[in-house]
Amino acid sequence: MKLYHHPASPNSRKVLAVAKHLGVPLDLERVDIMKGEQQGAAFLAVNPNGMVPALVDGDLRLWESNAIMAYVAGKKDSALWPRSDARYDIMRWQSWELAHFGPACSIFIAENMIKPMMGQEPDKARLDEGRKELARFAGVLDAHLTSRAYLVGDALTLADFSVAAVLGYASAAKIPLGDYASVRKWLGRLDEIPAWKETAPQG
Ligand SMILES: N[C@@H](CCC(=O)N[C@@H](CS)C(=O)NCC(=O)O)C(=O)O
Repeated sequence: MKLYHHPASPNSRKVLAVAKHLGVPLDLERVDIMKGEQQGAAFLAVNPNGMVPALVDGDLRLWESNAIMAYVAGKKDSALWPRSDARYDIMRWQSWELAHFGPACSIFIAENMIKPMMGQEPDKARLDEGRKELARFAGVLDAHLTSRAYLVGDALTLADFSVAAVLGYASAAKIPLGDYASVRKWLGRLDEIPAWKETAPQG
């Protein structure tokens, strides 16, 4: 199984962490998204969206991180991707992450990390919008985690890696998590998992 990835990519991290946690071997191919390699013809043949991660296994070409995580996790029997109705709850959190939580956090990454790297000033109006969106969705996450150690059931699942990935940049992107004690505690708990810690984003 070949995984096209980049070490600074939170979506690549989701897959790398699952494979490491379960001991599923991956043949890693780095796509330098900082240099535009994702737009090269060779990579576009794998993922026409020009984004990492992407996976090739025999005739299968798979893109979208959450689908790839499930495919990799499906190679083993594990609580990460249980063969039970808990899967739908995991998919709920993964959908919520892609549709709501990730985009809210990404505003801080774009304004506080990427723009300064390109010598540009953050847009204050966008950051205000980010704070509003974050308050709306981080509140839901925090309330859910108040009485639980993990997002689904009582064990680590794909849902935790999916939702936490974008928060790998919480401190560098100044994502304001100060009001969300349960979220911060949960992130601390995930950081104790070797596969998660060892796949932390590298620029
Ligand atoms: N929804 C996609 C998003 C993938 C994505 O945003 N990938 C980023 C890195 S985390 C990327 O390849 N960016 C390069 C680009 O957009 O040109 C997924 O979950 O796999």
